[in-house]
Amino acid sequence: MELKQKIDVLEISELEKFKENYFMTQKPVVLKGLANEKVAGQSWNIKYFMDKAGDLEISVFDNSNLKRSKSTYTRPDFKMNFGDYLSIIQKDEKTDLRIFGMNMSKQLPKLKKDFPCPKIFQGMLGNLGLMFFGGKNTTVRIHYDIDISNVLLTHFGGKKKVVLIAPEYTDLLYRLPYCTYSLINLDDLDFVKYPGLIFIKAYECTLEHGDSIFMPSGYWHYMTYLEGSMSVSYRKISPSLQTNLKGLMNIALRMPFDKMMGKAMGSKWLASKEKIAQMRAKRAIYNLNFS
Ligand SMILES: O=C(O)CCC(=O)C(=O)O
Repeated sequence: MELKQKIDVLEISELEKFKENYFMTQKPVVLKGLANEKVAGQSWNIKYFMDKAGDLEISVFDNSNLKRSKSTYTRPDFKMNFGDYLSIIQKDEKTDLRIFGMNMSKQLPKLKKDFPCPKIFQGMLGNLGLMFFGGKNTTVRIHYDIDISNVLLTHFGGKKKVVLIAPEYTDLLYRLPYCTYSLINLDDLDFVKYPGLIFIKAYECTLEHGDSIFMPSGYWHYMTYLEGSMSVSYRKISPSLQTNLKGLMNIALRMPFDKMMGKAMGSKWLASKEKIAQMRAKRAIYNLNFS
């Protein structure tokens, strides 16, 4: 895997290039300091959330739960006080605890106006602001979003490393059928078990406070919080009708089917999906070598 594909960076003065050169062509880009002039850009950090919302009860995901890393299990692990969670990620210590997809309108309605959906990303899904939190070295397993929408992710309060991989590499990434996860652990690449990885070209970049990244529809993403910090995502439906239909099918059919089969067959279901992922990767490698 080649991790060093350079991702384009647009300054605020160049935003008029976003729609034509990046959104319409579905090319990732970093929008440097997009949030810096907003209230969030000027005030969001861990202490701000402690002061404004420390009393909330929030749902937490725990990466050390093996059920999570070895399956497509997607529910939070437990609930806790938001202030206590923020105290954990404020420390300069590794943590596996993260908040994933907190709905701002429901849980932090007063803070949503600190960073409304940026103009360049407004549209049908523009009101859905989701928040993500993590501490030092918290990772978010590689996946793409189930609805296959476009995502604008803006980061605050520290640094976050982002790896992006184009949808054309899905088979070579050993995607598990019926879901949007892969067999690959990006921190421990095994090229013997997963030789398809050799062919993948990935983008890697580090977001700083106030930076946004555009992740086009279906792009795989893997995140590492380098410090205790937080992100907001806004979504925009794809310019392609076919992609939108695929997203709808994922939500309405594939995910419920996968969950049902997982419940009925347990580890046998996962094993059969792993076999299919291996088979599809082999076929993709063959096609690359011989066509
Ligand atoms: O940054 C995070 O914690 C996760 C973001 C993410 O995976 C997403 O927006 O789909």
